[in-house]
Amino acid sequence: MSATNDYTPPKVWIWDKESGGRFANINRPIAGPTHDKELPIGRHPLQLYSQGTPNGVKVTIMLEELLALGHDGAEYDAWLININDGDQFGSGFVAVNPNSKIPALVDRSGPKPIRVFESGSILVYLAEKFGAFLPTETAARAECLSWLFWQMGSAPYLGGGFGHFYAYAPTKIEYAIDRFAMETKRQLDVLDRRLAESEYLGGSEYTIADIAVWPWYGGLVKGRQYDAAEFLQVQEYKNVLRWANQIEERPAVRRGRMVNRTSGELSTQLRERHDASDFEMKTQDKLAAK
Ligand SMILES: N[C@@H](CCC(=O)N[C@@H](CS)C(=O)NCC(=O)O)C(=O)O
Repeated sequence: MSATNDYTPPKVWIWDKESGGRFANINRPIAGPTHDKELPIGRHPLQLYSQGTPNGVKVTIMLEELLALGHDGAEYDAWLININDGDQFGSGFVAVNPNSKIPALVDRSGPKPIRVFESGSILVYLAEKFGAFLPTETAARAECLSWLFWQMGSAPYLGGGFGHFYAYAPTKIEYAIDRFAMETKRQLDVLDRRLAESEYLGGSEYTIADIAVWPWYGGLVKGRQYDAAEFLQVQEYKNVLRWANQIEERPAVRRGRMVNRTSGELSTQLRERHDASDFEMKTQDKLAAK
């Protein structure tokens, strides 16, 4: 291993605005809003403020799955919060999520609006509200929640660790890439062993654990994350691939992936979703483009 860094930390860390690399324009060491901006409110009971990243997609998949099961109360407006433009620091968004990260949800179906932030908390909130995708039997519920919280603790090593240093950091630091590639492969092996013995993460049923883990680790083994499929030899994780393909085929997953999406082919981007028919319009766009 080569020593590539002769940096010695000073006694007190000082914020250098230029040092943030690709995310310098949005990253800062203080919380709170940077500007006044109210959030829009649509006509449905649930208002989602998000972007189609792996964390955002968890919630749109869940909402589309609930609607597919016939839960009309899960009708939602999905508003785009463009995190590259700093929309997450608007006063209205910060009032819904003091942590300034998408996704954030407001449930307006009751007498007082209820705010919910953190994707795991949103998934549990919706699962409990509609009685779906979270088993009620004690052992099955514990297994589902264990994998759900595994995702919350593990994905930051994949995204903030491996993805950041492999794909985004302005210099390639061997130590950091080695450390996080090792951890990412270990996590993929954890999933692969679980999915060798079980159809879904929680057991024989598809649950919010799969909905949370799939956008990150399913995306990784399908080669969609950080252009790292070859580097990480993702084809080795055969059970993860089997599970990823199975989930990808679900119609609600296909719809959920399109919502608040700002990259990829234009016909796959439904930047805002206010009605189930919005997807049909996109399908027509796709046919027209052929
Ligand atoms: N633990 C959070 C993570 C949310 C998160 O990191 N969101 C990212 C997008 S994927 C974000 O909003 N980043 C904007 C920023 O950091 O300023 C969750 O699961 O909801």
